[in-house]
Amino acid sequence: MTRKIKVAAAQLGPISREESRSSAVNRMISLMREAKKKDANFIVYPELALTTFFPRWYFEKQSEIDKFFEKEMPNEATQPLFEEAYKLKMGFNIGYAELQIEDGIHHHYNTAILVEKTGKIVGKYRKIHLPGHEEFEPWRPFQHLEKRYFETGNLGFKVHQALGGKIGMCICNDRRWPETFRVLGLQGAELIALGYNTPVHYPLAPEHDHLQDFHNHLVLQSAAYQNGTWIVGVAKAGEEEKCDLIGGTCIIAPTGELVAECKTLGDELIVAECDLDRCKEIKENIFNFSLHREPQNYTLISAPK
Ligand code: CDT
Repeated sequence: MTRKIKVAAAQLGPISREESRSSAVNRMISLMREAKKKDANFIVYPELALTTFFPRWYFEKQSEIDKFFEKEMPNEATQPLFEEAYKLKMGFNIGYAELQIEDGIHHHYNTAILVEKTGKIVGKYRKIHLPGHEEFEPWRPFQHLEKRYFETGNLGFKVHQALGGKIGMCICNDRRWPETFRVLGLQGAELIALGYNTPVHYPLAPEHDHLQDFHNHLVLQSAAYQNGTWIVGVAKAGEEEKCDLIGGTCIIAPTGELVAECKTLGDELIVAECDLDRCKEIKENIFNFSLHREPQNYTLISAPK
């Protein structure tokens, strides 16, 4: 059986505050059709792909915040995406804001799902590393209120048996933490999908603004190599509501090599054939975990903070 997945990374350009979910879904369907023409069978979309990146605004009323969240998935707005995927036999990964009501308590997560070619949701991940701040900070040119609007994900970093391989997920800021990838790597992840919304401007250290694209690829390429896995990183890019977001959507081989990369800051598709058996080149050699890891010397890493 072939262990090759033809992967498409579907970068989205900006989504304005006024843009409807249906419009965003239509843009994603166009990219899915383009992916099918290129023989892809798995497509990855960005973090919070259905709306603008709303944590850049401070909202007082919970009802205003909840407008950006999905109570169920699929729902009326996203059903056409699921139907198209089913029709085209295309697996996909997409990020969205999830409102889960459990025992009358409202939980808000920054979520991604993995959908098989059958249209069935086979994996869910809720973002663990939530960046930004909790309160309104007037000195900032734009807010980054993920810590206010989302709870820390409660599903851990899991690997899912899907698309003929071991698939992991994480979201945006998670990629900056080597622990994210090592936990997935320890479960044998062969392909990790992640979406991101990364502003060019980092108000706490603006002297690093020119390094944003470099840091993006730096963490993804090193994580792919150190864990012997394919990584598909997908941006929401371009100027969104006066906030510039980096692009740099990419597909990275287990050797750490960038095999495909977007060149624009708009809706753009890239495709690469990912042979999952190539993970062995790394997993069975330089990073053969069972032979070479020294976990007894790493205990500090997993100690509570
Ligand atoms: N979406 C997200 O996690 N963005 C962060 C921005 C930097 S921290 C304010 C990131 O790590 O790319």
